[in-house]
Amino acid sequence: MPKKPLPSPATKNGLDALQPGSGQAAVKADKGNAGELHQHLAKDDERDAGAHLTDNFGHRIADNQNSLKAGARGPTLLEDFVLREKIFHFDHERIPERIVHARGSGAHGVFECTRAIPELTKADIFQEAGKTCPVFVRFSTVAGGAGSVDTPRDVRGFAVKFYTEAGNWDLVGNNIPVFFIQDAMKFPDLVHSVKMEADRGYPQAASAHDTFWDFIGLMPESFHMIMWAMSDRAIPRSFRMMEGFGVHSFRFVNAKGKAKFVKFHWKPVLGLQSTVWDEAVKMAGADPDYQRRDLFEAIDAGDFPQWDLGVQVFDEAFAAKQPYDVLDATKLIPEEDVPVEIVGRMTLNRNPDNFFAETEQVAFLPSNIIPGIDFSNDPLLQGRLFSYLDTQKSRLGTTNFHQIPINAPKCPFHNFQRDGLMQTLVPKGRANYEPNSLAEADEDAGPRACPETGFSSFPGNGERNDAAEKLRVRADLFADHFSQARLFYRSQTANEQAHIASALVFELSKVTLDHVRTRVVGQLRNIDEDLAKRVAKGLAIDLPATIKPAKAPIDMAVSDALSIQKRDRPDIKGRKIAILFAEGSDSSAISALRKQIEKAGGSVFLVAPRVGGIPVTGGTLKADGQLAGSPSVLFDAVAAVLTEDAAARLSREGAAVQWFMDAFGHCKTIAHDAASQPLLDKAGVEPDAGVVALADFIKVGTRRHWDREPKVRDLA
Ligand code: HDD
Repeated sequence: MPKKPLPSPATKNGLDALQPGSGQAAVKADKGNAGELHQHLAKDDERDAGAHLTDNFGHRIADNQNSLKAGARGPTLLEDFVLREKIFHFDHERIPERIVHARGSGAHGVFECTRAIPELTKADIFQEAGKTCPVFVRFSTVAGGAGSVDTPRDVRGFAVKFYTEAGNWDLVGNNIPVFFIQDAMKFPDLVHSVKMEADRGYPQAASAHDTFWDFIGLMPESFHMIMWAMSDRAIPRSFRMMEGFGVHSFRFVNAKGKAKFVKFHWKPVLGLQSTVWDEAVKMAGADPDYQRRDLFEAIDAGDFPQWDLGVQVFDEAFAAKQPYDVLDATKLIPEEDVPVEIVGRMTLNRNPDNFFAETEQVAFLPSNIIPGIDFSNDPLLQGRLFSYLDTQKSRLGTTNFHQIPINAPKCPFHNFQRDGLMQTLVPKGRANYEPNSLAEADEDAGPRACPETGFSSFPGNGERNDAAEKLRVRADLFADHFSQARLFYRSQTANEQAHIASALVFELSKVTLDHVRTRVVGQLRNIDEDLAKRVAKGLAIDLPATIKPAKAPIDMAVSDALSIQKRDRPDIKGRKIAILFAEGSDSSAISALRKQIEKAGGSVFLVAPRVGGIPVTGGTLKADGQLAGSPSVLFDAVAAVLTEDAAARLSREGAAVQWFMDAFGHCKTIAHDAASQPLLDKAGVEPDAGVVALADFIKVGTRRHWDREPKVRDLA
């Protein structure tokens, strides 16, 4: 539960979202642009507890319950400006949702440089260990609308806005290090194909349909990304437990003007964790807001999520030797080849005050860059540099979207751009052009360019195949579409490979066009013959002929960094553990377990058949959730503290039996006392290393017991 009191419905000015004076960012931005802007405007965050309710122009409102009528039963009068304004504003509350990444969750935080790297970059934030800068992060799914669920099989967006002293730097990445396409030219086609089909308006938030797989089958360059999207990476347990990637090769430029390529990585301090597909599907029903809630509650409880920022730095000589092109966003650089060096840590420590004002209105722009970091010639990145700026005009309605507090830099900004829809700054004087000589008449002449400290693009690029002619082509190495798809697949554990095969079978089963299925399986043969056979078997189709690749794939050395399970840890920190109890349960056993879990950094959620408080030994105990509304899919591990009577009763209760059946099926740790055994038996829970006595729970932790999986799922 949020600790803060709910904000009062009353506001002094009601202009919360668009007032540049209503947030820290804008207060600082004002200083730079137009002096003491808007200081006459009351700030919403300065509102007194007993403030008067007013309309948007400050008129106090006497009655907020009844419209003005001609007589008690008469028609409502047009002159009722209070009603009119209230309905008028309400009617226009929604803005267009993002065309992709519409559903997202945001948080404020801080980035701290942990290792200065001035030899690599002159970027302000990497000059000194210990230097901090505020950030705002938005995590998202890609395909679903703003009201869709949190746990579909999908890529997750991982967008970070650094409010540096040198201006905003937006690192707009995903939880997958590669992308579906190589050239921005194909982005509208990709998005059209994956979104709801144009005539029928479904499916929502799902790639399992004809048009997506039709497009994919015809786009061999997508297959590396498809391996990731069909893997457990696309069903993460929590935003807090996934990696983030800047995807493209960027450049670091140091003070001497020397440049190297860089790829950015976010490594979650809590480790990586995913769900299994059956669990993700059930989570969507049990709690459509699962990941949003998880992030909000963790921050609210002071359990701040953290990521280390890592960089892979390499030069032109390295790039020239690779069998792939470092400008191709469908390729990664194995960590075994270029290690990820940690240079900073990000901590998310504050929930947004207002979802719309901050999370909805935040505008990330890959073109927001600071001196010391530069773009590369990656053709996907180049297209993004236009698209994000452009889309804000239709989403936020004005070229002045940078004045919305969440988007405004926290350093001064001054220029000669003026006016436009929803201009909220009030620039003084008449210097709105340059050059000018107004200073000679003692007038404010406005700002001037700064050749020494201003952003200057890295002049030499030295990138391979840099053509002077204008060509609508792809560079030669971009034609290798399958080597890294194969690298990813072969780097997974046997269970993870089975998950990929099952995901492909699931998705292609939803495809109704036979030739589309066949073509996709024909492409899979370029990745791994065994994978193609498994998918063909799962679909009950003959193995189709291989679709000849543009370039024959090569075998790269397996990379353990690409697997989640190979890096599995038995963590309890940041995990949520449910304890099922009922009438007569041993309260001391419950509190002993709770204490141990909390000491290990986990949190406990008590589940019982009734919530209001039921008799246990030594008194009554309230539950956090009722059994049917708190299925085990919502927790990382489960425990049961029951009496024999309660276990017998619950054995006849579907929700209780399902609770354990799912926990077992999803390979979770199940800790229990002896009295609970009959209930576990009824649920088909078999003894293994993950089914333990209460006292052994901490030792085993919340790691998934993958060796159990063949018992509960056909992995063939
Ligand atoms: Fe994009 C949003 C990530 C390619 C065009 N993208 C968006 C968001 C993320 C990404 C995380 C949500 C930002 C937020 O939370 O507001 N996009 C990526 C990554 C890509 C990528 C990692 C490839 C490496 N995107 C990409 C291309 C284009 C776009 C090639 C267009 C040419 N993306 C957009 C957009 C969005 C967007 C349409 C929708 C809303 C927005 O930008 O602000 O402009």
